[in-house]
Amino acid sequence: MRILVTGGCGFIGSAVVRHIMRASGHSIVNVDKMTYSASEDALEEALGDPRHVLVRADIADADAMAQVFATHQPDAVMHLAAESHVDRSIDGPGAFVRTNVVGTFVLLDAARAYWAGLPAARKAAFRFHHISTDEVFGALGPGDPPFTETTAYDPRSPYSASKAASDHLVRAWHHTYGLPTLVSNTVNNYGPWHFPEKLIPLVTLNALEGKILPVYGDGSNERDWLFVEDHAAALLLVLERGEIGATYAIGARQPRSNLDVVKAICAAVDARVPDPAGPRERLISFVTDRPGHDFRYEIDPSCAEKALGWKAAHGFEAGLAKTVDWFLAHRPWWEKIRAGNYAGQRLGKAAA
Ligand code: TDX
Repeated sequence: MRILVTGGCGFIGSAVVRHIMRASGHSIVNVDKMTYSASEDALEEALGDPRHVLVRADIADADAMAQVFATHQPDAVMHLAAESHVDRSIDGPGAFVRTNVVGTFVLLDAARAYWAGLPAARKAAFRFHHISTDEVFGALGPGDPPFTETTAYDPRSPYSASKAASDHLVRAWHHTYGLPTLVSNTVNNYGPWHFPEKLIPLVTLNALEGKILPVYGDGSNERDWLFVEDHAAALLLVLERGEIGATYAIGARQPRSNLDVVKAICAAVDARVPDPAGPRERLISFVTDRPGHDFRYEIDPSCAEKALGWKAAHGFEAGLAKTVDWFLAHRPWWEKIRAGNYAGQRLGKAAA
């Protein structure tokens, strides 16, 4: 297959690109706008591989998308391009509506026009796989059962509302126009190349640099943590084996409170780079909570595991160990980003 991957220089998108290059013979057209969180370095060996082409373009640009389909004639789309940071969506929701909602609409329409003109066999084999999040399902209380494929939508932040809207558009293009779509929703990912505005990379790097470790509220909020390479493997299986029109809820079975996550990061960093001043837990600082902070997300991945023959290979501690080792081995990458003032969105407010 020739797969059009959108957002292939982002955190999850680049893991998908690397996985496809290593685990399959497929080729990739990578469409990325190269916003603040994109990184060409994250493509690793794909950069010099003739099976991979990078096109710098905005998914909300209809002419550019029509051109991409016409030029590269993809067999499938994996749509990962999105604005993804909840705190940013609170401070500036416009970019989230533009990229996540309008961008998905423009991409769907370009895909539909292209797909409609394909010869019968290629038309039947075509797939549009939309990658989404568990945040569209809202927030769980402490004893609630985890989300599944059939949980009703209840998005609560500008970010999750924009992703929910994009999921609805994809399903509408299937039901109305017959576009062969697949949707997957997943839990919090973490791992190599994670942009250091998100909890795990931010806390890892702050711990290494002796800065405060900002925990929103009392740290009891819970997330389910999936190692990004396990997610990339699941996504390729969804594309190759997924049933048209179906949804796949992909989870790790690794729920942790934020405070437990931060403590685990402190222990992992202490074990590798002991701090003469004492254990890093002393740097934990409880800061003003995120407005509308969802208490808990967790997915029951039973259906997806069965359908795909897949299970998350990494438990949280094993995935975190690899992640901390990766950040230690890639200082130049994150030092450059951090020099650009990405030391944490709400850190300034907390310190003030
Ligand atoms: O400094 C911090 N302190 C803190 O306590 C940050 C950045 C976060 N948090 C908390 C907020 C969340 O409860 O940690 C948890 C994780 O926060 P994020 O890393 O910002 O992720 P989250 O808001 O859970 O959303 C993530 O998972 C679902 C991704 O950013 C989304 O794109 C994805 O859809």
